[in-house]
Amino acid sequence: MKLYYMPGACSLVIHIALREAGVTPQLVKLNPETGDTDDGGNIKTVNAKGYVPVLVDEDGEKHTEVVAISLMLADKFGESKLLPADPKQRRRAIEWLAFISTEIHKLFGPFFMPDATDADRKAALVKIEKRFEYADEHLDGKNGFLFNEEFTVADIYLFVTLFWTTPAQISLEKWPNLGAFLGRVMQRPSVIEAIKAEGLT
Ligand SMILES: N[C@@H](CCC(=O)N[C@@H](CS)C(=O)NCC(=O)O)C(=O)O
Repeated sequence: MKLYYMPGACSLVIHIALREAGVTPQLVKLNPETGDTDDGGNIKTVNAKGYVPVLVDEDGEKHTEVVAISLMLADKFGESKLLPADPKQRRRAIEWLAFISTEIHKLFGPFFMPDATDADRKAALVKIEKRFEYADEHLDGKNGFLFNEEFTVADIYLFVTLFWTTPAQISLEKWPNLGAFLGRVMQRPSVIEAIKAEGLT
């Protein structure tokens, strides 16, 4: 499978999920300034929306949007348990995916956009802090992941947003459960391999 990505971006969610499923993707890097991809193409011809992740499967079908690709991979690689097997828990995991996508992921925009102002970043941080507090409380008393010992794609997505706190210079000191979660997820072979393959270590 071919994954269009940017190092450390939300495409890392899909990259880690693939490795959890035992798949090593062919990586194609996007240069966000030009739209060029390192296979000699341009992202616009791959994804009319102009961004990553884009996953091209064995049949050449293109998949976009982190949440949609995550659900597709969970169905395709059922044995990897990327979503909980229990239907009720599965719905909760989808709820987490939607929450992380719309209420956390997008708030990081101002931290990585060169034209964002300090006021933009401050306003985003106020909301990020509330979302992190909620996630931290959910993880309280858990020595594992969002669904206890089950490691799901919702954990992967949460992990990637926490991974961004370093470049965004947001301290996790106030949320010890999130800090511990980040440390635990960082130890997974899939995460170590994906981070290395994206040139982040
Ligand atoms: N709604 C999209 C958002 C994807 C997104 O934000 N992609 C970012 C990286 S995290 C990107 O490609 N930015 C480059 C650009 O927009 O030019 C999804 O869930 O996949």
